[in-house]
Amino acid sequence: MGTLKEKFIEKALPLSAEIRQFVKENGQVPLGEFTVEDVYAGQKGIIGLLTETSLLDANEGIRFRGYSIPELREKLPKVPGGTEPLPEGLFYLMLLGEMPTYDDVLEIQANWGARTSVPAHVYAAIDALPITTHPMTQFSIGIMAMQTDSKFAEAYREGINKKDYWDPTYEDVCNLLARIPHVAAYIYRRTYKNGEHIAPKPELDWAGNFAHMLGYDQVEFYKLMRLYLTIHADHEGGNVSAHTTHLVGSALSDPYLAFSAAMNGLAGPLHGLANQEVIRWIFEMRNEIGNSPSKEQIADYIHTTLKNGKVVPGYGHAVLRKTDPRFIAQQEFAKTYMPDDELVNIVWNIYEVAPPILEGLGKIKNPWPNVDAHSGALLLHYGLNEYDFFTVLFGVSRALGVMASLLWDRALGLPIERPKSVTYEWLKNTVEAKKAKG
Ligand code: CMX
Repeated sequence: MGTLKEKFIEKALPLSAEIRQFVKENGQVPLGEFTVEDVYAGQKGIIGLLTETSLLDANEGIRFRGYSIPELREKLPKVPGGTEPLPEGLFYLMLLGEMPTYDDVLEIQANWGARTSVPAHVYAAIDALPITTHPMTQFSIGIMAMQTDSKFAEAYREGINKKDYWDPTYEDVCNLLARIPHVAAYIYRRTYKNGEHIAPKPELDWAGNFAHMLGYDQVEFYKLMRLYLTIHADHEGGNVSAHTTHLVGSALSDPYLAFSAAMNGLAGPLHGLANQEVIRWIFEMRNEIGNSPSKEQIADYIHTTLKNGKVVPGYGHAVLRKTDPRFIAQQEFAKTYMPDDELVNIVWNIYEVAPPILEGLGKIKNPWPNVDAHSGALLLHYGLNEYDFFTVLFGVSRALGVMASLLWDRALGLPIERPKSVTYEWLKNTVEAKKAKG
């Protein structure tokens, strides 16, 4: 077998043909009936997207190509003597549906390692922004600035045949994945560390090098980054960042355009920004109550938050109906490395107190914590306390999943996305017509 690129297209070409035949033969099989309520419910539960990289079960959580989070932690390759999975290996798994060997991961590291040179104008574009610009805005703009280098945009302009779209997309995806940790680290050091940038260590793995460029060289922090960048990578196709990548990419916008758009969605407080909001909310609570709030005081603060018409960040989910296994994975990490950390213990106390209160409201479909409820406390333990930056870390990880998916979109030749919308008038007329028919 050849390189990852050759393996990908060897898999993708026959599958693309097989799927076309499947749809030809089964296209008319009904998948279910939807209701008027569904039109107002953000399309939840409506099957209308294809995403191969991961699949979510509401009660069990996410599986990446069939592997749960605990299985990923056990089975994905690790650095020699390491304890946490290497996210490059997860990219291989999501792309090919096969568990990589350590050599496969080394091949990706070498390939991405040769693609890390970020054009100087990207940093100039970021530097042109006020230092107070939110890191996610800087990140989105940095990704957009890299678009000048898009191989797909160039090939399209030169008239590439549609059957070859996947090829320059592959090049863009690898360049983007190789470069975003550098852009993210640049934003962090620029915004919070007086622009004192740290040269990469190419001999390190993708996550380890990212941790190093951020300025956190503790071995445990490397481990945390490997875990963090693995568990945030993908959550099937309908979440805002994954769906945005697919939607924007469906117009044949190149990977940079699609991923930058996705990051604008991730920057919303109901999606990825929740990880910063969790810490902001805990800090506000501590300011009001004191550094070590009791469970009763936490409960009171949750009631006040709800009374003020605000959400409790880190709790609830659009599709999950149990504690997020990504929360559990982080809790396990914390139990191993920082069981006595004060902030971590507040997070665990909130986990005890919040679900029954939220459930008591009678309207929340999932009172359990999601991935964002825990992540910030882990980062703070190692001194990364600039919580406005947290969503950028989420974004670096999310790139792995959504870029693997975008490659499949191109390889399968999926068409432009254009769901049907209706007006309220149309809904009323349709309901009346149905009632009149009895
Ligand atoms: N605190 C207070 N109210 C909440 C709530 C929370 N954590 N979660 C849901 N609700 C409310 C909703 O706002 C909604 O209220 P209204 O009927 O008054 O509008 C009601 O409960 C029903 O909502 P739902 O169907 O259970 O949840 P949705 O699918 O509409 O929303 C989500 C899902 C995640 C946006 C929501 O649970 C939320 O706002 N959580 C807090 C923000 C958060 O943690 N987001 C991160 C999600 C994970 C990620 O993408 O990173």
